[in-house]
Amino acid sequence: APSQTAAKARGLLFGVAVGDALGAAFEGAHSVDGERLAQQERAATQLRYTDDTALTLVLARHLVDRQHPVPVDEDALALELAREWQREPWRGYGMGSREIFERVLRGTPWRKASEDCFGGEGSYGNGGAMRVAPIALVGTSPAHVTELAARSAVITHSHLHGQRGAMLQACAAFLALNSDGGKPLDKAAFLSQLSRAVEHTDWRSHLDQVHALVDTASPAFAAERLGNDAAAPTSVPLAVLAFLQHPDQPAEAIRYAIRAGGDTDTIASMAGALAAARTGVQELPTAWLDRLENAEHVGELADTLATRMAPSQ
Ligand code: R7I
Ligand code: MG
Ligand code: MG
Ligand code: MG
Repeated sequence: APSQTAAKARGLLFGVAVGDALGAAFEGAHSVDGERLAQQERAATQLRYTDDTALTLVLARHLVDRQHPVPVDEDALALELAREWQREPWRGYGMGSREIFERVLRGTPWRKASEDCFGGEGSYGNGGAMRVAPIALVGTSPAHVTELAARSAVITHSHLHGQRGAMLQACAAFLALNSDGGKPLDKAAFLSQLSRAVEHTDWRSHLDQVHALVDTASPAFAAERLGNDAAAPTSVPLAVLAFLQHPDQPAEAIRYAIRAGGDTDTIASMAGALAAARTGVQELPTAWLDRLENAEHVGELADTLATRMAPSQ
């Protein structure tokens, strides 16, 4: 049997992929009813993932190829991300990211391409957050993880909210990964550690809202309160909430995220990564894993990254 560390690393990466792949069919839906979701779960077709997982795998490979203490090389990562988009441009990329990758491949420095995005505002989309989870496997503390997360995100998300979304998701993944699955999660402590990781009043208030919704809110109500679009400040807190509703049941966290509608692939992917990083991969339904495309490659990357993790506390 794989070690607990390997099971958690596999959980994190497979949580990204199956959340993304199951949520993909519903991206943009106002809300998703349980019957439609159950149908998708019962289908025998292959589960194909989208840009969220494709770029997460690029970042995972980037981390495998690099050593501590500087596992993120922005110039190299920019090209690796852009080449992945070029290789499979049909995976559903966001408008801003597509434009940046195109310019990077033509020789524009990534910083300029990133800053020019959205009329010079820079993107606050969730594309930095959606790919960030593997950072949690190589980071050594919440502060280290958030620093690496911001560096991996700024390449495409020069707007600070785009980077803060990645910092929050990476820190949440680190805390989930290092939480003891044998004890109930202290949700209030989890949220206050997240608040400290992202020092910003807007994000504090999003996390306060999550705290107010936890244990009671339906997916539709949570979406109404937090928002569920592809912006980082709406979707990342909603993913954290979906995790906190079902921290020991990744399948339920993923279902909650999908039923909230909106950017379902991304929110379910982020929620699935958190929950399965906490529980380990064995809590993800084998019926989903068996249908997932490229599963062998995902598992190998997770196993390699698991060897980088500090022994679990
Ligand atoms: O962040 P990004 O890579 O998108 C990721 C999303 C996920 O849902 C994936 O599954 C995929 O479907 O795309 O791509 P961006 O285009 O940078 O940001 C996503 C969206 O956020 C944009 O399409 C905009 O709607 C919104 N957005 C902005 N809108 C106005 N002004 C982000 N930044 C801005 C902005 O500055
Ligand atoms: Mg996607
Ligand atoms: Mg912007
Ligand atoms: Mg999406």
